[in-house]
Amino acid sequence: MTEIPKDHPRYESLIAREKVAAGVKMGITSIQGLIAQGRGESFDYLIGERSTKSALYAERAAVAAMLLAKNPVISVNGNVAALAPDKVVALADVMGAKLEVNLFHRTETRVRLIIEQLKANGASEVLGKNPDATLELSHDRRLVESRGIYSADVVLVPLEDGDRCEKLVEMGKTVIAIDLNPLSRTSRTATISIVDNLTRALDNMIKLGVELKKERKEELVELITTYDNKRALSEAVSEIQENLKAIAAELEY
Ligand code: PTJ
Repeated sequence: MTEIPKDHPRYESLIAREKVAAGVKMGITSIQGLIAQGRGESFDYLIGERSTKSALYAERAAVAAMLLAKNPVISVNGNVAALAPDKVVALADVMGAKLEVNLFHRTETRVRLIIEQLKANGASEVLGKNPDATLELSHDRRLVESRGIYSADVVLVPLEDGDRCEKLVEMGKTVIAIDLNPLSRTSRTATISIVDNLTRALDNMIKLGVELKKERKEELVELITTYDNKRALSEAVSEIQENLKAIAAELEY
């Protein structure tokens, strides 16, 4: 990894980039994962590289849904394993959720390396190596485990492609997406769309998980029933507009 000085104004962003590049070198992340990261970075610029109000609103509802779930599962791909293996394991612990590796560019080697990476970060069990069920999809994301994603009632899908998200929703599951692009098919299809950077979203969700665990069940139900995903997405787009307007005003041309 290139050493990034801590006082560099773009420290966080450059570290994330280094992590994804290292993931590719280790064989964890697909080469296409670099493109996905670049796309995410540009949307993060647009939203102002912060967790917006609408993101926090979605994160609260997502945590409530995961806490109330019977079989919550967190789907892990090559970008997630490179960027935040420790955070994703911590979130699974707080939520009592299973972890399952599910890849678009699937190879058995990548699945094994990602499982090893999650275990090195404290996971006791990681599903995904022995898929015994299939989703109705024509690509490798169809390969799932029956006690994991297949039977899950709530699935967290960070950095997803729209196809599987749609299928999981069709199957009656609550699907929580983390995607910086509010216009993506995933964001528009998920039950709860978190428009935030993966690392910020996971930090917020871990904190909220600890907090909301102390709430009564009725409070959690209320957070879910009052949540409106169209409103969250519309606000996310407006937040981008406002951020751009503020920057234009600063430039004062
Ligand atoms: O590891 P694999 O084989 O399963 O492949 C994973 C990738 C991510 C390569 C694959 O799912 C893919 O191609 O995804 P897409 O279609 O590029 O979608 C990724 C979405 O995640 C895009 O909308 C990006 O804006 C968004 N994104 C990228 N980086 C981040 C992000 N969202 C939140 N945090 C990020 N760090």
